[in-house]
Amino acid sequence: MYCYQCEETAGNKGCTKGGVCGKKAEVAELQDLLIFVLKGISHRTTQSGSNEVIDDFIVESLFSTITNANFDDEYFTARVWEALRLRDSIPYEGKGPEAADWTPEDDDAIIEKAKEVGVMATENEDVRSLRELLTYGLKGMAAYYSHAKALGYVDEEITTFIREGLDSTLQDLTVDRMVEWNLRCGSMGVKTMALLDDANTSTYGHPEVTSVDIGVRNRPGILISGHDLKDLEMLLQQTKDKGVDVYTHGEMLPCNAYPAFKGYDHLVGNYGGSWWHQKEEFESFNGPVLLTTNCLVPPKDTYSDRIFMTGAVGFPGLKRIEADDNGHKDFSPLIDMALGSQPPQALEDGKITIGLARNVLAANAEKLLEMVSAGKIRRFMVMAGCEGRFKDRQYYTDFAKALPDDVIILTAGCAKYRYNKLPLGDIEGIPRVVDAGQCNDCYSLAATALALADALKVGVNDLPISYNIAWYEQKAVLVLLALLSLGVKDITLGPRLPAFVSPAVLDVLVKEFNIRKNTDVEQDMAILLPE
Ligand code: SF4
Ligand code: SF3
Repeated sequence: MYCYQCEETAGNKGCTKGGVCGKKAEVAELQDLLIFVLKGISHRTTQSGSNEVIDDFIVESLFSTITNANFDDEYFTARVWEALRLRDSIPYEGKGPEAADWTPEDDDAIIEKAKEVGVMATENEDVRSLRELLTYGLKGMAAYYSHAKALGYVDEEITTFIREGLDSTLQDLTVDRMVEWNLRCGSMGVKTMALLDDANTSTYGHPEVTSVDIGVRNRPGILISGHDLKDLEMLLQQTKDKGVDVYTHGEMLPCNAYPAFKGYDHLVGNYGGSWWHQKEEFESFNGPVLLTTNCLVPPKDTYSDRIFMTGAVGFPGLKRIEADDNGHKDFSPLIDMALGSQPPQALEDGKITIGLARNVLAANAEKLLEMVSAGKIRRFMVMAGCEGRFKDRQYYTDFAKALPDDVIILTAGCAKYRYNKLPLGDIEGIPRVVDAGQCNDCYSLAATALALADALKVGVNDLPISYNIAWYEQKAVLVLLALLSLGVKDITLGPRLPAFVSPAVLDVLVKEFNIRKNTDVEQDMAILLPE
């Protein structure tokens, strides 16, 4: 195996003997093979067109390969066979790239091939770098698209782009063309995030400023983690009046701010922190846990029987809730288990303020601009992105603490857990941590920045906004490409730069966009907070 798609990759080079995330070599290789066949499918559709079944299959397959989503070798073996069947159902003439017509005889042939088609199969490191950058961006796009589709929001332009993008990685393109594909991926990423934003806000209302309880109550609970709002909706409907409370975990925290979910009294708050704390937090929660998407940490035996997976999530031996043909999921096994469970053990108490997404920010735009002109707000610091388990992420807590009182943090994604419980206060009622939601809601921040630039008639880089972004998995890759496609420059990225970005590709990113790696708080503060 060779996997370097996430920020925690071994030695900041690549995981070769199993993943730091817990992904086994066999699973990593099967994921590579699945991507290989998806490229073959995509190539064939450039001749014969696609359909909803093919597009859905590609989207869900890409989603299942993002970091910490699916660790199940049987899932991926079955998925590869299904991919081959679908591919071969697409009429195709001529001799194309191997991915378009390679055919195995049995599972052994699949396992053999899976070892050959990984990222290192592309020898030139710059070509490899640009192909993988695009592939990871497309994985992020697939994740966002899948959530939008779950709510009935679709756009053929996006699925066509995903297929064409995958096919482009089979072609011998110039570096310029590959860079162009990546920037186009960013633009389509903006479109995909806008679609998801529309899906979420049209279905559940615009998030409202909300104070969320982080303590516990005395009834048994169900904990829901991941990013899927539709799953939460179904869970809340089915648990109503059942004597069970529902708590959000990790990236589900922002759901507490949607009007449609606030209507459920038994959605009682958020339990715990970001994804990598789950070994302790799932243990002490005592009740069943529903994992709707990434990030799953391979569970400990002491609580694995309480974990239920759904959607793209997979792990051998865990219980799974499948949707029926109408998309309905029956969560009664969780409810039954919860009724026999102890209430959650308290981890902390207090409240955190969330729900400052684009609608709230738009309503306060005039006030914010006035506060900027009056010098009450010196600058906005975008600290959105992902959380991670390595100690050096303490940097983000230290950076947030060191920011002067007249700087507002704009955040989205689980990166916020490094500072969202600090007593950072507010500036005339505007919380100093403006939490726009999940990583899926980064669109809120981009849309707000564009609206402010428009109102002030300045370029997006002339706004009093600096970017100190933390990344981990492939949705963050798409968000980064999206920001670049919007022309945002001077982004500070950390804690490490992606291992899949080769020195020459980094050079392009530095020259064109002035991307830089974070260093230490003092030095970065001087750069990001100009006098
Ligand atoms: Fe390693 Fe990250 Fe790949 Fe897991 S997802 S195998 S940690 S690079
Ligand atoms: Fe987090 Fe996994 Fe990326 Fe959604 S839950 S931001 S890492």
